[in-house]
Amino acid sequence: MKKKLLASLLTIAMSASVIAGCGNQAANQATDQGAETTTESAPSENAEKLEEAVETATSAADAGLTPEEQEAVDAGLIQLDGTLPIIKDPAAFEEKYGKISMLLVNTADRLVEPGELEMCKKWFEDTGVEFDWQPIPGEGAQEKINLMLASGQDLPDVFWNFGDGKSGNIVVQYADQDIFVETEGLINEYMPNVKAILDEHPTYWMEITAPNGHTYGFPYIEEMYGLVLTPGPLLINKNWLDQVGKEVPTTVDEFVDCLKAFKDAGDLNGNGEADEIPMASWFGATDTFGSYNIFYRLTGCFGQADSYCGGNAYADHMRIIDDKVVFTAQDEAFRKTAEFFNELYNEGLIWEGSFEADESASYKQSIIKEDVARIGVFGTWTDQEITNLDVHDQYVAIPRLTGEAGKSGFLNNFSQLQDSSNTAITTSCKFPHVVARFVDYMAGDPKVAVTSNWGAIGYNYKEDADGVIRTPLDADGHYMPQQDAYQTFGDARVNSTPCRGSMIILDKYYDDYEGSDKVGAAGYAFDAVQLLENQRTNGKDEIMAEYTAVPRVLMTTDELTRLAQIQPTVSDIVDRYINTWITTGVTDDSWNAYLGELESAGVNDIVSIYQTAVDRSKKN
Ligand SMILES: [Ca+2]
Repeated sequence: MKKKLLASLLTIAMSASVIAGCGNQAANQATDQGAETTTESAPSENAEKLEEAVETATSAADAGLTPEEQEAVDAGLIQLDGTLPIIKDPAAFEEKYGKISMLLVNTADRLVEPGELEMCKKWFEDTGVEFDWQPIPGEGAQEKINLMLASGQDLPDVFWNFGDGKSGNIVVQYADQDIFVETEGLINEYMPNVKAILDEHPTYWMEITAPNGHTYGFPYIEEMYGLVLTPGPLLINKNWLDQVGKEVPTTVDEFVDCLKAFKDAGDLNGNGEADEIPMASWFGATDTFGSYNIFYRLTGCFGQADSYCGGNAYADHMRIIDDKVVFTAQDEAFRKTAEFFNELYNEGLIWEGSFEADESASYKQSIIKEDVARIGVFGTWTDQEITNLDVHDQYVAIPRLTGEAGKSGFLNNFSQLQDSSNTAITTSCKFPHVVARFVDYMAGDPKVAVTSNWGAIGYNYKEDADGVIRTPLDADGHYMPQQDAYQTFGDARVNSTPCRGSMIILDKYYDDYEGSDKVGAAGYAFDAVQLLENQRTNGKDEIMAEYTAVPRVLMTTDELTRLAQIQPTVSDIVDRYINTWITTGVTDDSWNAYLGELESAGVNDIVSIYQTAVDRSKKN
């Protein structure tokens, strides 16, 4: 019964009709390259029984309290029956047991000691739980954590996080070493709020269940109306359009007309220099949500929409078409798109820096941060990456462009469940049930969840007369700082909450949600309102209905090992040929050489691995 339910929900997920998503400044910094190879020797039959594993996870019972927990319950120091506070007598608890230690991968922007953060104070007030925070710098965190786990010494009681997007890989890698506590029993018996959310979304259960059938830590879910399921917007400078007397383009031909007009118009930004760039791209882009590479946005106009996102890079250039995994970059549409971009290049419409593979050399690091507008057309994740407000306000989203054989845009092979195993409890923790209750507390109240994730009331939120918490904005819709020390949403966020442990935000928490189960606790995240609107102008809703993403199914260790061997090479081949074609043109010989190189590199194996994994997840 449960298996059938799962299978049907998987089918729904694969049709990409679910509203899903998450994403924010922290997510934007994610550099996860998808699942990584692990050295763990999980038997392949485990992975072949993924659904059984999920079923086991969803029904597994908890192993019971630790001796210390039983003692503390008996002494009246803690209560684990779901009532607050969890720790009834924090002073006596600390005197007897010390604080629960919590490793935090910290951000350099956080100036406040973690324990002094406003949300930590709020959590303590509500739950009596006060952690011994052990922050480590984000830079070098992976190495440090790996050393710590490999030695098994000086482990914290809990890892709040592991650095962006890596939690699932890490806990799976150490799954057979008795380092992390299995959590499915805790979820089932001590976390009614988290359990209810997971049970309502069985794909979430699937995404947090390791190949061995257990879950570790707790998920980070940030639904935002599917924000991360399509790239950030393709933008055009409306001020420049007005100057050259053009409308916002709706077709590829009009798009090219605008670029040419930008090139011919002279000093559009009025700084007396010939520094205008009609269009900038980052052709070797590895960004999390597929926002910076204009080539892949446009292949749909020539007959085959693509998909790429650094957040799930092993699935790059793949889509599900008629229930089959298809490698899009072998399609003739890519050749036509390359010929199109070569024409643009020959006309001098593409910024020369677009071909640098290194992110630090990309326009996103430099020319969209200048105090004058420099580029006519570019893609970005959030519009807030344009730091000068006057420059920012000149750009509008381009509607989905119609080309000779289809439309622009693509669906990311991503999920709204961004991290499967944050707040991971280690086997050295004496109070796993306290941690479980604490995570369940954060997930139980929408306002607590929202402020835990995005920042405290008095920092990033203010409660309005209707009891809805919103980010205060000025008349122009710009962020209004509530604390002199923190002038941006991001700074106020990281200096009022540790964020990005195991928080769960659902679409129905937003006051403009249209479902019948609307909670309406908070305004939609301030910094994503414009992003979502721009994405919708780019055709987000149509794209989500039209295309099917490759689902983030769990892979066996063998499959992951093979993907790690071949997939990066295949992606490099695609990027390398595209660079060459744009700058020097496409010939029959180079196209055939490209197809040959892809085959030699193992592209058919990638397709077959994904097809096998997708079929396995779909079968009853
Ligand atoms: Ca100029």
